[in-house]
Amino acid sequence: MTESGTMVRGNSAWPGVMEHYRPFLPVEPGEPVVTLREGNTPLLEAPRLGAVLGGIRLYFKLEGCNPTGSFKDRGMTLAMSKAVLRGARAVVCASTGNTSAAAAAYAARAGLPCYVVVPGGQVARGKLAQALMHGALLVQVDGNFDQGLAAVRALAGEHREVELVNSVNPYRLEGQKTAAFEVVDQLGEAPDLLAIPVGNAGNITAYWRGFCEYQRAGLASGRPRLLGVQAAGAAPLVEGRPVARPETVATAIRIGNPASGPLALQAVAESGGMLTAVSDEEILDASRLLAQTEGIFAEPASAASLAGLRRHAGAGLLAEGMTVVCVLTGHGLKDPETALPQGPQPIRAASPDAASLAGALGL
Ligand code: AN7
Repeated sequence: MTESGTMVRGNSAWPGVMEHYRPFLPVEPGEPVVTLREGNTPLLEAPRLGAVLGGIRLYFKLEGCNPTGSFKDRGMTLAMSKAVLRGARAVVCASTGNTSAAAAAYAARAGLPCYVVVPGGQVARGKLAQALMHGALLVQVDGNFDQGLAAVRALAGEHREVELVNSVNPYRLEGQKTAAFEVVDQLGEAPDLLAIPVGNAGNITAYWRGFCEYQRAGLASGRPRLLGVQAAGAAPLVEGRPVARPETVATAIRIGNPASGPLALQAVAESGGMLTAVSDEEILDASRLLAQTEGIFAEPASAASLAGLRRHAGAGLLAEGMTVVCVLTGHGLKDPETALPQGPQPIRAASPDAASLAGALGL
């Protein structure tokens, strides 16, 4: 109900991140906007896990609630709008999956062909289904993400009519910084700590930029420390050198030579935060914990941020009463094959009647 007592009918007011945060974005009035009304994702308080982690005020930023199921939509709306503005004939990206899903959807919306390059056999099924369903031409390469990115950068350099929409496209990070604005708008202040998974290192860089800009604009009094979390088998920023053959169950962050690595290192240092690595087992444990104690289904890469927090609970970084935001970057439905063996396994009933059901359930 509104103050005047009338009921609000429907919720069609949110226009997407470009319209909502236009004063903070490099967009002029009248420019084309390609949007699926991304952003405005829930910031969900998690009191039970907050208590487990030593009495912190814990919130999850549910980026899986974006239109294509990951945070990539925030940057893709801007990158695609700018591609249309400059008259690009097609878009291209390399991807561990989510960028390809977002690029394919926003390209469809823009009416542009989309080419995506993915590491063969390593992309979660839901993401593949999205890219193909939206009509992208998908090239599987016998190589990892880092090699694919190098190839598409070279391709876009030679074929100027094709716009590169990876996060080395500056408009991607500009769009993604809106997530930090939302966190502050939703909390009413900046959190003390932000935990976030790190792959190609664009998103953590974008969040930091967003927090800094909001503080400069007088819209936040402080900025959070950043906890960037990599998978142990793909942790170039923690180890301080590229990883030639990255390996992890969290295929989204299976990246050995992050394009925004230097910017991310600088952001973490400026924030007084840290980078940490978590094992695949810790990632899967965290994803089960999220699903079974808070009702949140996040993909493995996203659960890495919670795994990072758990690793540092009680170790100085976390103190009772602190406000902590944990960014869950992608939806669990993206990767059903990793999820299926994690929960209880189906049980069989001998026949479809109440007695058999009761027997199967042990009632
Ligand atoms: C769910 O889709 O790189 O550190 O090609 O899908 O900004 O790379 C995905 C990355 C975290 C890491 N969580 O973000 C791609 C891709 C999820 C992701 C990351 C990704 P960055």
